[in-house]
Amino acid sequence: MYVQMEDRRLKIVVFGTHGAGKSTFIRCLDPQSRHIEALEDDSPTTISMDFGRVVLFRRVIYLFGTPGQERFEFVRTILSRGMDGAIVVVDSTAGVDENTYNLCVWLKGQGIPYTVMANKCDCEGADPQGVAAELDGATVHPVSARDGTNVLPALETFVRGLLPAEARIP
Ligand SMILES: Nc1nc2c(ncn2[C@@H]2O[C@H](COP(=O)(O)OP(=O)(O)O)[C@@H](O)[C@H]2O)c(=O)[nH]1
Ligand SMILES: [Mg+2]
Repeated sequence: MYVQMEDRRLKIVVFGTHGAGKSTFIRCLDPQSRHIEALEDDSPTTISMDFGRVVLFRRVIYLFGTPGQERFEFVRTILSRGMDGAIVVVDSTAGVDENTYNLCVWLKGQGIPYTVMANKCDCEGADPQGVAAELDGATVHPVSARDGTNVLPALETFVRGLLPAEARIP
């Protein structure tokens, strides 16, 4: 049966605190990904957003990286519209902060499929098990977005779970 392209698209939104590694994660999956960094007038911090594309299981997966700072809630709300799933990137050397914890509770409450990437596992002091313990019940993948360890397998596992059984052909 012919399947329309629209049926093959998946929108995945990548959340996480500023510095957790969202942009690096998306760049690792799509070296051609786009990154927008806008400098604010009166502060050295930036608002950053990312856009990447990966093809998996004959689906085009669109990855939208959100700005991590708390005050950009409105941007996250806009980017979240119509998402099929969410990825939460956590710096596993730093642990789970309150906003990340609350985000996971919210995703669960909304019934949005999500998974957690315990990032920076190449670093000394990384504690992916600690991240999993703090986010009781979430699926947590230890990854290193910097060196690429486990990044693609983790995404594949997540995307496979979003698809109906007959679509899970590599
Ligand atoms: N050691 C290590 N550093 C990482 C990893 N992922 C990201 N970083 C670094 O962490 C910093 C923040 O990463 P970035 O992707 O900009 O975070 P974002 O604010 O969530 O988009 C950068 O200096 C990255 O090079 C990782 O897996 N391992
Ligand atoms: Mg970024």
